[in-house]
Amino acid sequence: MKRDTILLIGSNGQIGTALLPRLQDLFGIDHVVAADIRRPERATGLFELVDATRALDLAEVVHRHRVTQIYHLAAVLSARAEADPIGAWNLNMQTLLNVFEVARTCRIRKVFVPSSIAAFGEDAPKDETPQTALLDPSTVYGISKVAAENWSLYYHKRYGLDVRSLRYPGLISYQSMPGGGTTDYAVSIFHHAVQDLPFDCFLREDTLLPMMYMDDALRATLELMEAPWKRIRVRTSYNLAGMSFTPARLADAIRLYYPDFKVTYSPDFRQQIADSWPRSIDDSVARKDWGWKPAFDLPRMTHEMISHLSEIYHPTVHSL
Ligand code: AKB
Repeated sequence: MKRDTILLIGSNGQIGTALLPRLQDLFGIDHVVAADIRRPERATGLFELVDATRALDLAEVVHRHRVTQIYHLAAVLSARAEADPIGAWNLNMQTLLNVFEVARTCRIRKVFVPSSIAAFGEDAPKDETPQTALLDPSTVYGISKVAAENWSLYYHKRYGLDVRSLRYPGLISYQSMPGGGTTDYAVSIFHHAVQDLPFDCFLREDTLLPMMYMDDALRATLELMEAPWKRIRVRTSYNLAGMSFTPARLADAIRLYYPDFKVTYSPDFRQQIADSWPRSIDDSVARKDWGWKPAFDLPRMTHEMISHLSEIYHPTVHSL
């Protein structure tokens, strides 16, 4: 059987940075093309400088590398999008439609597009938000995610495109920093703790949000993409859950390693975004359809984050 060749758009981003080596392990280093609008500081394997808002450039790369699967991870996240709603909408939608059109016309076998808990809004149940809850987002990022989910279903029904998608919770990783999200505090807090710095949180201490360790998010993505076609019954986007916690609970978990860690709270405009999102997610449909099960809870994720970041910040004294 011919091996798949993957195009990973947004390879320098938070998910892309962590996903790239996994894809390279799975498909072989010469079968994964990383693509971004900036060159990475360190590149392993194939890299293309691509602006995915330019359809012809995208198509040229797909043709030249004989790409058969696309992971489209380029997007402006929730908080940054609020500073420039029209710019964020244009970028998020133009890149998505370019990917779908190139996938349709170049007979791409599978496409992955991420959605988010941001697709939900004020009127969805906040606790154990169900798969089919109302999608009435209050951010431009959320609106673009709901539109993307509907476009995914449209391309699937009309053209038979094998589009797969997950509604990611806030993602926590040590490999790179997120940029412009409302859940970013849950990554920054670890960098502060490990460097012995106090942390000022931009959300209130009792803000409960769905979160997930990057390892779980990567495994979910790859398991979804490898699942047989007939198991994928949701062609908009699957709910996905890992854990839920507040900034105060996260700070307590970190204090088991750094008892003197100081956290203050100065909620800003991101509080309103967080308040419009679910507190926890019901992912029973993903569990049933393709066997999803998370592996990381708050204590395990905290241990992993502190262990990896200690290696990065204090390579000579690391021991956990
Ligand atoms: C954000 O905070 O914007 C993202 C997300 C939940 O999609 N991390």
